[in-house]
Amino acid sequence: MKGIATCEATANIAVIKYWGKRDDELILPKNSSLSFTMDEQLKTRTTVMFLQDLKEDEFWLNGKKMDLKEKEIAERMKQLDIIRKRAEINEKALIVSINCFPTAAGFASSAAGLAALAIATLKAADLNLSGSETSIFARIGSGSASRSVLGGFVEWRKGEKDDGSDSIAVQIAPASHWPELRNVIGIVDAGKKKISSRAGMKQTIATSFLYPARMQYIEKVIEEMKKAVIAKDFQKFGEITMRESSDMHAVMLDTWPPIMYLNNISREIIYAVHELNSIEGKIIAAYTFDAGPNVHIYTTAENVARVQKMLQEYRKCCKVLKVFKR
Ligand code: 2P0
Repeated sequence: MKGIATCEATANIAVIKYWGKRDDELILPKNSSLSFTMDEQLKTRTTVMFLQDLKEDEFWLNGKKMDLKEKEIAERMKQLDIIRKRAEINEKALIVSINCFPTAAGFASSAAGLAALAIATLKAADLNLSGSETSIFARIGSGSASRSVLGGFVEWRKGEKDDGSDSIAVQIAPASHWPELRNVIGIVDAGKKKISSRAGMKQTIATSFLYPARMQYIEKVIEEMKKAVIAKDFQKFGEITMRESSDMHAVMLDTWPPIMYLNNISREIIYAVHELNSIEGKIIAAYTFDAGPNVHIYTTAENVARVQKMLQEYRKCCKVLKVFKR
């Protein structure tokens, strides 16, 4: 029966980053990416109801009614009409979404939000699809959302087809595969970013000289990263993670005009992680930064306290410290 569904999805952190589209409409990426879907602490819960008496679609986010005519919201909610058409549903939808994210923490919630929307809408429409098929609908809302449809260590395959039917997320390993892995988050700045990822990546493709070189080696790096995670080889995993983060930020800086998401505190943390690893004589901590200055430091359970102690040095600038299982 078509009708109502409530579903949840959590945020994900990419260790091989998505930065650039080959198709802006379908949100098809230039390269494949790899991420860990985070644990339960950062999640969005969404209920979708198809109701006969409803005149217009309604979307409530954290208790506030959103304007579905607003350009960015309309673009990101396109999946609703696509799913409705596929399921041959005429009813309008009432969507109620709650972000269970720490307040003012500077976490991007769009991946969890748009993944939860895809999962709940498909379920309410009584379409029983696999996780990879579901990821196609989440992707239409936001590229990184495709990875949040699945748990554990996930690859979003770039695909080759023009219609995007092979640009899907696939689980490479379940969350239980590497139980010792931890993600210590340092919030350097909880403010809104100056340039959106969507606009920034478009500008990078248009202007960066380094970007084509990145595209030449990135698929090989993906294979190396998959091997490192499957083998739970923290040395390899850590090195690839840090180099890949810097590589993405290098093409951002090479964009014209330059895009700079890292700030001085982010850079100091990079040096501090290398110093910690150098004292240990091996990699025990690995940073990665997305489109912002906040740091995710991957480590293993036994070294969490050392990483937290290192971040304490920056507590005047690093507002929140959290530890996640992935
Ligand atoms: C990632 N980011 O792989 C990379 C790393 C930001 C830096 O995916 O235009 O919000 O909605 O597809 O998914 C952010 O991009 O962009 C992103 P759209 P999205 O996590």
